[in-house]
Amino acid sequence: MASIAYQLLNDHLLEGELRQGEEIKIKIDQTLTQDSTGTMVYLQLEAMDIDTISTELSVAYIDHNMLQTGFENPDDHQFIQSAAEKYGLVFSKPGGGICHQVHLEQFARPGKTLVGSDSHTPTAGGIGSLAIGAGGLDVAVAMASGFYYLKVPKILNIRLSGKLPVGVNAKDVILTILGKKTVKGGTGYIVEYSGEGVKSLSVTDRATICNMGAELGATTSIFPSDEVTEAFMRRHGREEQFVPIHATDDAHYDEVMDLDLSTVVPSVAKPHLPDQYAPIDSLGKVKVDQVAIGSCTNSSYTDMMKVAHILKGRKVHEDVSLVISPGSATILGALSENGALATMIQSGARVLESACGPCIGMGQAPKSGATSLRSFNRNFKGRSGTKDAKIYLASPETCAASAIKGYIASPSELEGLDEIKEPDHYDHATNYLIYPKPKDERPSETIMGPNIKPFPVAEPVEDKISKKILLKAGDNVTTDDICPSTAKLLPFRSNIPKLSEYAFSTLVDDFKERAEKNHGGIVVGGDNYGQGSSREHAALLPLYLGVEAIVAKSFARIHRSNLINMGILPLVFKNPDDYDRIMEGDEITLSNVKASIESGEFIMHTPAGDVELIGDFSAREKDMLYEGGYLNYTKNRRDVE
Ligand code: MIC
Ligand code: SF4
Repeated sequence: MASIAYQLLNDHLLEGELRQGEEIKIKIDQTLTQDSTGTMVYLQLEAMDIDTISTELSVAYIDHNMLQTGFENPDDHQFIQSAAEKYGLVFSKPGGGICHQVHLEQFARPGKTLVGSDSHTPTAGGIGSLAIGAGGLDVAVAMASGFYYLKVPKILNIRLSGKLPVGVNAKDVILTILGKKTVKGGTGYIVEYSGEGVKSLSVTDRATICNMGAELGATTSIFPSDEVTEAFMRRHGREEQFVPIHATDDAHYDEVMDLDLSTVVPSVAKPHLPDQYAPIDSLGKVKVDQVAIGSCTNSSYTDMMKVAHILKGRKVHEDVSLVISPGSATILGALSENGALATMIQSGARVLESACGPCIGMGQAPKSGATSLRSFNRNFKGRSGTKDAKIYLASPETCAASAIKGYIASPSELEGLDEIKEPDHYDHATNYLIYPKPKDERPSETIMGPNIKPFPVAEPVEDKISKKILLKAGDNVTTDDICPSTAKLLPFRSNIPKLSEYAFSTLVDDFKERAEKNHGGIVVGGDNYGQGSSREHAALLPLYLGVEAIVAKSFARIHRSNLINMGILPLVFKNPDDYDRIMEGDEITLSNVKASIESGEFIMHTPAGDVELIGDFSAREKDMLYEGGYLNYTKNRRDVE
């Protein structure tokens, strides 16, 4: 009768009907935050005026803003730690590891719901958890109230058969899927995996595949919970938390795709999108300057050991800088005990701490015009910290082989490709975790350093909006375009005024000036506007700069919710060709906005004539827009008590 996704949605259903496209309210068992979005989450939680959380488990990780070149990042860490103490959260100290990897090892559970303020939260789908990435405010509400709203997605079933050849990684599987479906192919879907090929994939392989479901635009991805899951949980000392979960034979799927794992080959995503799939054989000799291995996609113990086997007794090419960041302190500890760390160091690799690091441009920016090959999940322009760098994505095995060869090389060009045997038991690095104190011993205040500034809150929507089109952008605008995040800017995630100077700066140099000169305005985009990160900063910066509506051909899921949460109208062209009639600099008017929100039909008066727009809002979303965003909505209803 039911897919895994629908079983879990049904088990957690609080309001609404499980009918595709309908908004439902579900119970949330767990939340996670990381530091780059977390400061805003805890500022919002503070604004909700609660004293304890409603989830079974909430964890606050520090893994993104790890460079401490000034007081800003450590101040943010301290604020988050103090919020964790005040509200009764588990706090994972800097050095403990990347949130998704640590969560998979120590906390994620089959059958549980998880909402996280990071778009790669679906990584936990690898263990059979229904794990969804969301904007910070949604996560704050989930913590405060224990619930989350979502539109019931369609289900895409990917049936796996066969087994991956040695030297081919789960990363090659998801790159293959991305090549076929593109970065917007998963929008509106949960991707559910099944078939006899599933049992040949470890939980961390499954997690790699679920992780990059975010790049498909999917709401989440999920695998069954089976004997492989049980063995994983036993190795992590959590076998009592195992529950089996399978789809029933007559499960309904909206779309089905078949993939034979034995046909998957070592591959890359070429610059600058994760769907730019190419088999390595088709590339010719692409010289690499930098190779980076790690990230929440590919930093498991097994991935690290595959890398160590390839590096053993070999030397990193003299023109290549190889950097490796193991995903968690638990893994780093295991690698140091079994000698793999020494192998990596002897090969000439630079070993970094367990954190996001170069994935988010937190150090290791490539040199000008460099080619950098990374085992990460995103290769958006500028994300590495170097605007003209060319980033390729590949598996850890391909990365290691390429670091030796000096060009993008298939792992089969080198020997050392063994199956990896996992330890029977992982020794968790629990000393990085701080567990909450009993309620009456918790502090009543958080600690805020001078970098933490108040965040903007929207006004109720105006009935007439007459504004200029400040920017007309193309397809697939990323949240890295709207709110760039490099080592220089990440320290200002809790300082919106400062961050707003860089709004849209990968696209234009003067967005803030344009917005100030025109007292706010409208932004126009193409398809899949706001893809990528869950950062609500990509809505907060436009809000702060007076942007009242974004008009696009289509929106990425999390960003669309973030815009509504911040009281900004996300409107879609009824006829996508009308995009061509709008020019940057046009003065436009939206009248009868309130009635249009109700009906879902908007008319935008433009110099080229009237353009029809659609705003397909749920009843709750309409109220949020009328009332000036989710925070006002929540406060108005005391919904969190
Ligand atoms: C990312 O991979 O883009 C990030 C950085 O982890 C973001 C979160 C953020 O912007 O802080 C994400 O994926 O949501
Ligand atoms: Fe961190 Fe990169 Fe994963 Fe985002 S994608 S959570 S920056 S490792």
